[in-house]
Amino acid sequence: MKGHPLSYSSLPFSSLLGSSSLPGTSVSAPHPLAPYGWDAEWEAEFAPYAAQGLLPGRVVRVDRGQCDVVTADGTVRADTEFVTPRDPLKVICTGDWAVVDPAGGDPRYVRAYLPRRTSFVRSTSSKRSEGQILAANVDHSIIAVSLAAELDLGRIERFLALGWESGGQPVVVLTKADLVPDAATLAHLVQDVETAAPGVQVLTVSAASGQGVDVLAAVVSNGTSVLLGQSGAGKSTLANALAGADVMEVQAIRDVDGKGRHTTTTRNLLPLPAGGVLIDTPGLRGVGLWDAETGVGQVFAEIEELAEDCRFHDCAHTAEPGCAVLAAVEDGTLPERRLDSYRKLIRENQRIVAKTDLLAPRGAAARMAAEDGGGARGGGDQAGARALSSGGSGLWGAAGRSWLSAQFPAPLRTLSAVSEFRQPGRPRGSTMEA
Ligand SMILES: Nc1nc2c(ncn2[C@@H]2O[C@H](COP(=O)(O)OP(=O)(O)OP(=O)(O)O)[C@@H](O)[C@H]2O)c(=O)[nH]1
Ligand SMILES: [Mg+2]
Ligand SMILES: [Zn+2]
Repeated sequence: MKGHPLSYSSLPFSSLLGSSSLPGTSVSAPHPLAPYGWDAEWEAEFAPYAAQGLLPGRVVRVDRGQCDVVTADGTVRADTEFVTPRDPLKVICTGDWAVVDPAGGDPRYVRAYLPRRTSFVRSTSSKRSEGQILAANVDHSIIAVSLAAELDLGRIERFLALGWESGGQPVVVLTKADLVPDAATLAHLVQDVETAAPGVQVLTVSAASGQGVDVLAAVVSNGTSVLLGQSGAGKSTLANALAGADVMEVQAIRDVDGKGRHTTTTRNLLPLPAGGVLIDTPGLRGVGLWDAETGVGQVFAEIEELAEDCRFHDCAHTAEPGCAVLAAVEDGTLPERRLDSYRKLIRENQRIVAKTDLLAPRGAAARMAAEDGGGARGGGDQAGARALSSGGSGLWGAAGRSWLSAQFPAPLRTLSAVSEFRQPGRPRGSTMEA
């Protein structure tokens, strides 16, 4: 990352409270954080902190126990100690709206972050079945898939399930289209991906030739988008094309095996010149589902629709008489691969949900905080407690929440949430993904 195209170092904090908070003003200058997605709703949620003289800012990068937060006063380097609880889903993340100390303190701390509207979460590839948040407050999950390698539709479906579950709109971008010069071949590949992605836009782009970049630019010009995919897929190259500047480092893939070199090691948020905000992320080797039942259902929407015509309400579509899904496979309207993939992801999701439910006593604090806005930093101020909640959609399924409500009366839940946040020992170091 070579610095930000936009900087507000010359703007005083007072301008932040300016136009939109003054009653009766009709002509208003754009808010200095508007290019980063700041809106009236964020402003309203931030009001209790503004009253304490704290600054709002968007997290553009998190690394080594600190983060870069873009505020109306420019980019601030702040310590993340208070927003790095044990629960990895609640650790502050690129895309969060942070509550930062005013100038003067050394170090300056992030005191809290505003409740997330959406969050892209996967389970880590390790066996610990922990969730990991990859980006906060995203409107579009851009799944970047290289056309230079063989397409893995199952992998795309897995990304899409998490994309839907995040609460944003997923989009598939097939990169390096210049490497598939034959138009008919390209059309076939797109068609294959489209069958795996109902309700999802599938774009082909080439950063090398510029083909399709304008269409993607239009998609990302609204709200916040996160670029996700394997190392070497061309995410940073696209980020640079969209940003109109070489802000992200790019490296050739390895000759030996054609794999990427994990060039990007932190998640970086960039404001785009044509509007919109983009988060470039490190390449992912794998993405495990994370309580993504709804997301899986959306990826396989046509199967769920067919299932409504099965004779039995709880049909497993294996050998049941009157199964509409098997009939569709039989007559060729539903590819068998889709059904196999659907079953596989449903099973995987059930496994991860079962595992995390077993871990419930430890995970309970996380759930309750997500549920009732609990969680607090040491000082115990109420606004801080509220803001530490990360109750965005997609973190926990409805089943998890009702389990929790049944186990704990509300006051106890709040207490446990507080102790969860007081745990010492935060992970430090690079956020390079596995
Ligand atoms: N032919 C061709 N090569 C491309 C295109 N886009 C990217 N590349 C190449 O692909 C390689 C990897 O690109 P990156 O942008 O670094 O990939 P990345 O997805 O950011 O990789 P990580 O940061 O490791 O996750 C580089 O050599 C790029 O030049 C394209 O449109 N066409
Ligand atoms: Mg990169
Ligand atoms: Zn059936």
